[in-house]
This record gives sequence, C-alpha cells and structure tokens, in this order.
Amino acid sequence: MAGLLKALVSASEKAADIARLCRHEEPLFQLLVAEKTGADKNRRFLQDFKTLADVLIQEVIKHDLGTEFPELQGHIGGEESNEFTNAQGETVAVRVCGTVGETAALLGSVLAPEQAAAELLAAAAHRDAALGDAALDGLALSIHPGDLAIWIDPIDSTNEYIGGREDVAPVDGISPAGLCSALVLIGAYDRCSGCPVLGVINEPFFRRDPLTHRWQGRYHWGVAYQDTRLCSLSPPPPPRPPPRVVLSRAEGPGVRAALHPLCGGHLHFAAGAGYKMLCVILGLADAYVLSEGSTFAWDACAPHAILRALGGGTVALAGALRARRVGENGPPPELLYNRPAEGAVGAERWANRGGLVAYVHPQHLEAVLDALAAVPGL
Ligand code: 2IP
Ligand code: CA
Ligand code: CA
Repeated sequence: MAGLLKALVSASEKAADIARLCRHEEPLFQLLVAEKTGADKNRRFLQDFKTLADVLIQEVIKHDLGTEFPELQGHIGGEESNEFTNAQGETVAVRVCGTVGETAALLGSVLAPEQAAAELLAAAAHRDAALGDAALDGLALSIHPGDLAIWIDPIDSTNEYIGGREDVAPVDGISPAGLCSALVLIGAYDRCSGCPVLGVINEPFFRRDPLTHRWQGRYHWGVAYQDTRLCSLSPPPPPRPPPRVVLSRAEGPGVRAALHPLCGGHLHFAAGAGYKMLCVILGLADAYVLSEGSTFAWDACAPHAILRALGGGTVALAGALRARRVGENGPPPELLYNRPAEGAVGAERWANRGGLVAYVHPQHLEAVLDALAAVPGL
C-alpha cells in the first residue's frame, strides 16, 4: 500500500501541474469557465463554476489510479461529473483516452476552436511526473487497495482559483483568501468502516520561484490505519492558550459570538474548506469550526486522514453536541465517508451535514465543543 500512497502523491503532482497550466494563459483560462447547474450546484454559492481543469484533473486522477490499481475501479469518486458543456451547448464526457492524440481530439471538441489549448492539456494529462521522494520510497505498509475507496476534490476553493489573487497578505500566517487556498485533495477511506486512511493535500500555488517567477507547489501526506500513524509533517507543538480558531466568512453570528471569548477576542477567517483544514494540520490554527453542511466528503477526506495521522481528527459537529447533551461517554463521532445522506440528491448526498470541527489536540476540540454547547440552533 506504500505503492498506493505514492500513486496518490504522483496523481496530486500531475493535478497540480494541470491546475498551474490552466492559469498560465488568461484567455485560455476564460475559455475554461462554465457554470454549474441543477442538483450538482453547491447551494452556498449563487454562481458556482466548474472548469474544464476540475473535470480533467479528476478524470486524470481516476484514470491513473484505476490503471495502476484495477481493484479501485468503480470506487473512485469526486466532486465533478465528467460532463462538460461546450460553448455550442453540446455535452461532452471528458475522459483520458488511450493516446495523447485521442485525448487532444476529445478536449478539442470542448475547446474548439482552441486546438493548441487542447493539445497542451492532453500532453499534461498523459505526462508522467517522476516522483523523487525518499520518505515515500522507504515506507512499507500493509493494507489492500481493494479495501479502500477514494474521494477527489480536483480543485478545492474554485472561486479563489478563478479569482487568482496573489496580493492577499496573510494574518498570523493564515491567508484570508487568494490563489494559495486553491488545493488538490485526494483521500482514501476504508470501504467498510468509512474511516479516512490516506490523505494527500497538494498546494499548486504555494509560492513563486524568486528566480523564474514560476509557481512552485508542495504536498503533504498522512497515513492513519489501525495502529499506524505516519505523516510528512511533524505534529504541531503542544497547545498554548488561547486557541486559534479559523472560520468561513459565511459562518453565522451565533458561532462567532460563542467562539470569540474562547479565542481571546481574535478569530481567523479563510477561504477554502481544505485550506482551513490545512491551517490546522500546519499548526497555524488549533481548530476549524463549520456549523453548516456546506462541505462534502471530497473536501474533508484527505485532510481528515492527515489530521488523524497527527493524532487529531475531524468530528461531526451536530453529532458531537448531541452526544454531549445526552451525556454519552466516549469520543465524539468522527466524519465518515462511505454513507450518503438519506433522501438527498446530487452533491448533497455527500454533504457533511451538521458541520464539523477539525483539530489536532483533543483539548482544543473539548474547549470548542464546550463553547458551542449553548449556541441556539446547533
Ligand atoms: C468549496 C470551497 C469553499 C468552501 C465550501 C467548499 O469547495 O472549499 O471555499 O466555502 O465549503 O465546498 P468557504 O470558503 O466559505 O469555507 P469548491 O471550491 O470545491 O466548490
Ligand atoms: Ca471543495
Ligand atoms: Ca472543487
């Protein structure tokens, strides 16, 4: 299974390359923007965009993982449907074909008349990035890929990816918005238990190379399987009060008011569900609290696996508060990834209903749950 982790990292690197490629040319980027409609629309946004980059990246990851691990075929899910509507209103099912030429022809039917763009994307989809990572090469793990399933968010924080801002100053190390919050998220979970097992977060727009001025990315991974906990990052240092909590700008006044005193009057805000979880992973924040079901399985699976690898986790907020109210002992319920919400359709089937709390140190989780216990409506 170290082979699978390496394959997830390689796939994320390829995904990051495509994400960067699509941002290089502004006119090309404009071509790639299409509007989501119907049941797949994230109800939080009036306008939600899917780009060909999203669709293509998801298909490339699916193709590469499914080719190397046939036992994963049919068990790789993601945010996007592979249907893309071109400027002429025709629907094209985007996929990676047998040859670069065939893929270029298929992408050409979406991008027509921009054949050069289609060829660039097809070349990137078929290019194999050599991964030189000694830490990954040295890993020996025993879990069968046939026991796992995959969630992909090809680009999290699409709005920031499209907006492309590079001038947003970080506050205490946390970027409130901007291109750096656009991430590739690939998580693997146990098909039976629904627990997250492997996670890869790739930051395609980590920083600009000072010499070439080209974007440089970086990635992080974690393993949480049975008693094994491994991570590319060291655990954050021991807790220091007051806790730093990061929230969505859309978070309501009740939650803000409850957390304000706990955090010494200082709350942090950032875009991107994946980016906020990454802030916790990197030790820039102690917790990410979200009181609504506006994230999905593909947003949380990869970061959740890394948080577990670091000794933390991601709990279902409504379930955790309910368990406290009825005096249940034992750890609060973690998010699971194998159960669609009953009665829901489209993306909503996989919404993390009732919100979440991501944390590394259990003390912070307890403090946050204590503070939120009396918020009306939670
Ligand atoms: C979104 C994205 C948004 C987030 C939302 C996710 O995923 O991460 O930024 O909202 O919950 O579903 P917020 O930034 O308010 O936390 P995507 O960009 O993939 O649609
Ligand atoms: Ca997302
Ligand atoms: Ca996305």
